[in-house]
Amino acid sequence: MSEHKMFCYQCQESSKGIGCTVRGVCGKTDRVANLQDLLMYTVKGLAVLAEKGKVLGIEFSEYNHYTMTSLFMTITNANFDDRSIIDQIKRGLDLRETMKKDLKAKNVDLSDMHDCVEWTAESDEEMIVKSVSSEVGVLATENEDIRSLRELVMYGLKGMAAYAEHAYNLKHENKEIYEFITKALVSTLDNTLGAEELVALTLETGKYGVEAMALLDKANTQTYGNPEITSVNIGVRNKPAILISGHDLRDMEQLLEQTKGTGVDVYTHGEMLPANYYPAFKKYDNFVGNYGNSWWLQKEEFETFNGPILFTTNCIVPPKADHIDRIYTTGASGYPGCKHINPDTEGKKDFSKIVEHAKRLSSPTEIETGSIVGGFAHSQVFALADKVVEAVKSGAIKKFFVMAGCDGRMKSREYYTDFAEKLPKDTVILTAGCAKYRYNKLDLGDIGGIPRVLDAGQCNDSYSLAVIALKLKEVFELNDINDLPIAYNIAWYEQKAVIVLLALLYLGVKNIKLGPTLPAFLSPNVAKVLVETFGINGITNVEDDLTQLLA
Ligand code: FSO
Ligand code: SF4
Repeated sequence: MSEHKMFCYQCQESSKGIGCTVRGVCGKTDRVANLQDLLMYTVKGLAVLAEKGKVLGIEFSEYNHYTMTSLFMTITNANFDDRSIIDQIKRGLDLRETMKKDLKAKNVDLSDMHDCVEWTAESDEEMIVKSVSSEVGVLATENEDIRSLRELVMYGLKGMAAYAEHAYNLKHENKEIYEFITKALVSTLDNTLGAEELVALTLETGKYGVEAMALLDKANTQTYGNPEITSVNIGVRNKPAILISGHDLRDMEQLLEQTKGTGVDVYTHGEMLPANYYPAFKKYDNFVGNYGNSWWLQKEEFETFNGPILFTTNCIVPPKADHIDRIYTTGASGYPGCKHINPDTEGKKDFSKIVEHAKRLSSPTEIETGSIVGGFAHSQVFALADKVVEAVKSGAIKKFFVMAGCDGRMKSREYYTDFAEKLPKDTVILTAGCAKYRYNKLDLGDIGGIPRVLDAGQCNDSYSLAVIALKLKEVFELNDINDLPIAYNIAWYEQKAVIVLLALLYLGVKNIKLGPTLPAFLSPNVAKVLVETFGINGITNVEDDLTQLLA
């Protein structure tokens, strides 16, 4: 693999804005990065076989779920555990053999296949050797524009798979999403596809991104009710407790069920904060509220939390040695040295060890007091529609600013706090994702009872923001979504933000500001296409951006 030990440029923090080549800024080792590349290579091989099966009407029952989980495992900050990635590749190779057998039984010709369908490894060592070979990994595609577009699609698929996996855990599936993922994976191997076809595939990825977010929205709201406007406690109580982080609501439900009546409290962290907005979770007396802030502050906050922490997904920061024994992972997440909890065949997870662990530890140390308000997902905003429309018509609200997306540790992200503070008082921020932690504790006031920061929920709830925009377009009888008084200033970090961005482009949203930096994986030519076709542009400074977006 050339002169690099690894090559990864999938997130906003990629080294020097080019790519991580020795160790990830996220903490990922070169071994894990290379194995994750090999996992993607393996998944592409399975997709080739699945496409062949589709023509003959053969469905491979395990394939779809295996693919979702594998894509999810390679998202930034989700899984740092080389053992679990090796095991996942092995499962893929076994599955591949079964698929081949089924195809051969139908006389399908499997000669002259791509290496990703053929390679094998007899041992972990052979697998590690394969993971660094030149045909595996991002740099295997030599043309930088084709590489850029293929990876843009791959990162969109990773985000889409994460959302589809959460929906799957709630027994909601959409076959069309699976079929698209297969088609797109195979397309990233197709050397006959040029830039034009890959740009079209990128937009199609956005289309299925909308589908995946709609599916998850349906899964979450049908299972747990529509989010409600909620005042969330950010203080603590005097009882031992478990902190739950990540995005998976099924894990949230199971943890609340299993802690009920045990004397152990539950607090959300980071992206799990919106769980507080769902009616189904409000009935648990031991569900106290949210502890702490954005994901990248976890080292300090886990220290003062004192109890065990359960990661259901990303974002994991490599833990300190003195609290690693308190960290548990489940689902696609993993970290070497942390205990991982697997589901049974019904998807049930046994969290009793975490509950017992919590009982032996002290209650959380208070780091904040008071509350924050959220729960402005689409149904709640529709309930307030008359008030919102009236405020726009009367001029009380001049403009909405969609500031959804992710947070990150870079100092340049102070821009978003500054931007929120300097917005005129007749504007409202619509947010979702962990980007909100840059301004959700500021006192920005309200407009006639409508808070100036409306939090729809997790990053996937950006879907809610799109639904709200489409509804406003209908109410104001506009032909173009871009004629609404809405400006987009999105912060991105990892691949779920990539699928949110592609979904917005598919919905026709133009002139999105994207920061704090444009993705390293966009080649100059691909960036030019995005600028010229969609008006995507990077942030500059708060004053100039405000002037531009308020114009
Ligand atoms: Fe954030 Fe992490 Fe939700 Fe991401 S906690 S950065 S886009 O995983 O998924 O917003
Ligand atoms: Fe670097 Fe981001 Fe890749 Fe981690 S995920 S190795 S920080 S580009």
